[in-house]
Amino acid sequence: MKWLRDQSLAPIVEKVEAGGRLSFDEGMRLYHTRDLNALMRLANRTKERLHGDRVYFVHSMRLEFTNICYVGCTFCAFAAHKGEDRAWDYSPQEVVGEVRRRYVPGITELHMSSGHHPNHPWAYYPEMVRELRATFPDLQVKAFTAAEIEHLARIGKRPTLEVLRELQAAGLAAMPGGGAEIFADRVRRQVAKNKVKAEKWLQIHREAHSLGMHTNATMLYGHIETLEERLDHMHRLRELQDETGGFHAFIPLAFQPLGNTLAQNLGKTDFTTGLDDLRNLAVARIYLDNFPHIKGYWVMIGSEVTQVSLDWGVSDIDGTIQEEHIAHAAGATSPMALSQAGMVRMIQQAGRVPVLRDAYYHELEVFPAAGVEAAD
Ligand code: V47
Repeated sequence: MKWLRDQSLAPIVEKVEAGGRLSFDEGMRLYHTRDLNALMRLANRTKERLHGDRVYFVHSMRLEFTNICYVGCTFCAFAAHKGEDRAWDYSPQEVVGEVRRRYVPGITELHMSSGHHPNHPWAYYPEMVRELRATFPDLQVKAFTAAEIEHLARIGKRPTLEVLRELQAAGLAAMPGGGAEIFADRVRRQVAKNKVKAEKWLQIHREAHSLGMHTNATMLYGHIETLEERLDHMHRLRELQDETGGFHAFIPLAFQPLGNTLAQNLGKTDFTTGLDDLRNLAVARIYLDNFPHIKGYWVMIGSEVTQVSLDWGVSDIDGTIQEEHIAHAAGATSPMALSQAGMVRMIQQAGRVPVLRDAYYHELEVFPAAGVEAAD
């Protein structure tokens, strides 16, 4: 393989191209190689085998119904305590009002994840979903991370499976992938010690999948984790996906380093580098051979790197969003929202075919590749 600068990658390339599965050691070799060009090409070929030139995105709205949270994750700059000026907390009716205020025709996905509020009764949550579905029947509600579901189980004094069942009956369409952080105990104890444990996070997703609900998975990287711990995180997700097939997408979340105690304690105020973002996405695409989509999350890695990531295995670039507060509280410099036309352009300029999807990954519209006129 003449195109390989790092010839030690040859057996990996052969294996991947034959549809084989990488071992943990082979995954680590991908992380450590200096031959980034080879990594990019392999991730791109893997992505193209699945999706050709297609890149997916959704017309979406993001809403955090409260930032009040008692969990105290050290990477978080979003959480506030009750009574603080910057705290907010919407009732179900106020959530409906906020969605109405931000509504733009064509939006299909409402993605909500929020703080762990200490006092709302269990009934608050299904009521919110029901009110939203009744007022906006075309809006698909993707909400509540596995960490929030565990919190609701405690409040509602019922098993997590029952929480999921009742939320699904109220109209919940899918679950986002937040709260996963890094599964490895060593890191989790330092960044999210009061949050759902790794095994429970995985169990809640297993339960959601058993109800026919699709979910996503995230990984927070670029802080105190090692490369082995990143791959271990992916490995556990790959195993669960083998079991259930219920994940739609894997989304690496680049650590945003401002205004949180983790950054202050470590003095680590650097953002992740573009190359680390791209390398991470490429390894994910190749290692997570059973995930349909790897998402480049423009809010955290910026539109420019996201556009380049379409050559590094990325098949989905999330959505238009409208307003985002978790990453921006921690220093994200991306815009608060993108227009649908802007997302289409971003994909077309990268020589790809934009596909508008909904929260279920139904294809709603396929746009022409750049420079090609749409057929009637
Ligand atoms: O759960 C919090 C993370 C998540 C920071 O499922 C941080 O489609 C980086 O889960 N730096 C919320 N990350 C966002 C999220 C998400 C985003 C996009 C798509 C999907 C999906 C899910 O953000 C939290 C937490 O893991 N987070 N603080 C920070 N300083």
